[in-house]
Amino acid sequence: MRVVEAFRESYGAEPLGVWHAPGRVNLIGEHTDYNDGFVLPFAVPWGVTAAIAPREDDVIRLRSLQAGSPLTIETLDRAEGWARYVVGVFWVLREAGHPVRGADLVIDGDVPQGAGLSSSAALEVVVGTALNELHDLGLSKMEIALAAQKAENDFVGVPCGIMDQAASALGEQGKALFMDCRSLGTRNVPFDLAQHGLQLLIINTGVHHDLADGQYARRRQDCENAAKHLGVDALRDVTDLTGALAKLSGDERKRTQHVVTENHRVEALIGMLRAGAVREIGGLLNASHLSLRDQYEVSCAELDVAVESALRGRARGARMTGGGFGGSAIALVDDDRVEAVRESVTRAYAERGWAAPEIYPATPAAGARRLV
Ligand code: GAF
Repeated sequence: MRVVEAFRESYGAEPLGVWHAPGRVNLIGEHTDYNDGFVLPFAVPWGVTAAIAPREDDVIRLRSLQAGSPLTIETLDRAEGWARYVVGVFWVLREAGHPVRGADLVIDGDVPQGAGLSSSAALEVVVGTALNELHDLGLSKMEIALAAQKAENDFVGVPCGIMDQAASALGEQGKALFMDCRSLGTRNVPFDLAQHGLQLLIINTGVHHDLADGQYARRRQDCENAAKHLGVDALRDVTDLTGALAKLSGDERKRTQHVVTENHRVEALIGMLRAGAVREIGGLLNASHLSLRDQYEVSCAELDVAVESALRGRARGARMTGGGFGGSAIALVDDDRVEAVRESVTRAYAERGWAAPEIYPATPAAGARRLV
């Protein structure tokens, strides 16, 4: 295993174990997690693998097979760039009073670049899962996901919700993860595409528009403001959408419309899966995209073209996935239309002079686990 060889080479010793945590793709339920709503992501077959051995001092030595030179971190808040996602998890666990000292780590990641498939959540969750086992902390998978989210919120400074870390920690092979982001209740729902002659294609636009981070924080703020105006704890609590929309205007109105209808779409999609109607979920994916484009305003030209051209190639449904402003779209496609969809999307990008997007099928993979 590459990480084990690199570990020996870097530190002249054997790691105590090797762990893996996957990235995620979200089937539906976008920008609902921080509104106490519903999400339905699944863990993807790509992620982050880490070889680790604990140390008897507080130093963290870190090497990535993808990025830059090896790092030695003696003071946690000196960590920079990608290392903050790793160090942040140590910080959260130490702050919570867990006996977590330093460690030597080698990290190897294979989440496609720029795809918006949550490589950062995978990195946090693999570290949290490893430290939990190495130090016998007794944390549940959800507690690991929450620690990972806290690392990203409070140490890295990104105000993300819980979806990505939860999908990475709790995913199961062949299943999507339904989650109520208020109660943190989860259910692994069978999502077997092959049985229905279908594929879920990821269309990686390869772009990441710089405004993404600032716009994410603004969307959260719009939602909080709208909830305050409506006198509810979170937009999840809106039961009379027409009445709510009549009290709101501008951005708050649009964001509310998206969040409330998106929660209904997640519930409807779950109902379809339960009924075995996987082939019929395309309309919900399309409606989600239109709502994210027009009401939540987090799409971009590359995502819209990916979705529209996939539908022209007769995908059964398509939508942007993840935070938006770049990253990936997904398309639900009959086996015998995969090539037509691929051609349609590739042609649409070429016509605009854009670099060809990477297109690959994804099936639900297992969540974080020990490999060795
Ligand atoms: C990003 C965030 F990290 C998630 O928590 C979620 O809000 C998502 O955007 C939008 O659904 O991936």
